[in-house]
Amino acid sequence: MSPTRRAFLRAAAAGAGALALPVPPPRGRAAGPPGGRADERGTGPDGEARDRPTPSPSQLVWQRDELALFLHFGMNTFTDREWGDGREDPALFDPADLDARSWARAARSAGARAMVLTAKHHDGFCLWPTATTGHSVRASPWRGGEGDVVRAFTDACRAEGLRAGLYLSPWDRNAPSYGDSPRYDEFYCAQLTELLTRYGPIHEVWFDGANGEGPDGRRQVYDWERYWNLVRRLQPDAVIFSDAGPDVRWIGNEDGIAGDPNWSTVDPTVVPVPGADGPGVRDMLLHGDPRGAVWRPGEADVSIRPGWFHHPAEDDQVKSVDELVELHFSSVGRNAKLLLNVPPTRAGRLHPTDVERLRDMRQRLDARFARDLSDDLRAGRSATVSAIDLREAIEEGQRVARHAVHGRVGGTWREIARGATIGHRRLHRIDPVTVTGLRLAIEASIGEPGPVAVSAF
Ligand code: FUL
Repeated sequence: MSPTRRAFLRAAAAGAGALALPVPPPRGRAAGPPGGRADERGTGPDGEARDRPTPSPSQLVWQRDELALFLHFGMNTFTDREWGDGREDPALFDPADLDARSWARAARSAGARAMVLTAKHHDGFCLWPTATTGHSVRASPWRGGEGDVVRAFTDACRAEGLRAGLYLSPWDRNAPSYGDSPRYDEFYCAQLTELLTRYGPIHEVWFDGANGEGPDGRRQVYDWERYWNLVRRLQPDAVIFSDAGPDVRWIGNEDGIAGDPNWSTVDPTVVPVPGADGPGVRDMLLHGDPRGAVWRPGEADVSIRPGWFHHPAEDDQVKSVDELVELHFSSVGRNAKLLLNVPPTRAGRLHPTDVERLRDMRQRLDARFARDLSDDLRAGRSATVSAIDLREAIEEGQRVARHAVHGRVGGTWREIARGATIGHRRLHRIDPVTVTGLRLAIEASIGEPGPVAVSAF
């Protein structure tokens, strides 16, 4: 849907029936969602939110992409495991027909605008010819030890107009220095430096929260601040993902389901580091915090298959088109970004079933959102509506805490949808109803709500 087809409905919006009067919060206090925190941080005396966090340009780009593909590929692909132990023989890595361009084409057919590749998973095997360890593609028979999966991946992204992201597992079960914290930090930063200086612009750097044992059960204490500062210095436009952001937060589950409500603001003290545990962590990841001091939108990751890596035994357990469409509503439709994992096979290709599902999912979504019926309503016609699409102008922040959509049915206004937050996008599926007008009521907000785009399908 192009932005020009959206109706930005403000108090003064014109049009037959397609009128929305955002209801301002009661004067004297900022109305929060039910259960919202009572402190008044960030609000002025008239209840207007002041200095509310807003997204950076990179966070905006990231969120507007809506869908990215996640590619779990590496040693586990060849050992048929989910977590390697770091003792795998590099000789096992030998994709017969690796074609990163075909991954990128599949991503495009799904409507994804970015891809994120596991440059190194917990087993420590590096998909690029790193100087930091011998445990890499260089020691494999693949392309005579001359291959570079990260290069093939970033080249393919660029060729197909996709943004490239990289996952570099902090937990490394192969590195001898793991658990000797400063020494491993050094090693890890050297790996990050290679990845962030050799392959052009990297749009997202993905820090996994899994933090297991090292040799002899040693625990690593990661210097997150150092890692993040390094990313900032080498790739200032990249967004940094982890449980604790700082730019993009994990949504708190691996099912592709965002919380409801879902605020893009968080209280950063609740989840200070990846893997943090404690009261409120899960809620903060899932829901954010209406009064949070930091803009850190949620990313919902999920695999198209039971596992993250490709296992031939799961070839008949690929999510159906219905399930994928459902995921779109539970993530993108709730103000999150969807990171959908589609793992390459041992050949280095995506499985045909997965490719077909991706394409069919996009076709289904395109058909579902083909025609914005709010245009008809504004022109005085009636329309049968089964989905409502709401969007806040998030470049100005996120404000709406509770809303209702009313439709004019046979001359009387009737509530047809209700929800909490909106953010970048809030999708409602409703029983089909024929209306001659639509109205959005903003019942609670943090400060004065900005414009909300209302579309109907
Ligand atoms: C988890 C990892 O342990 C899984 O293997 C996978 O990479 C998933 C996305 O994150 O923490």
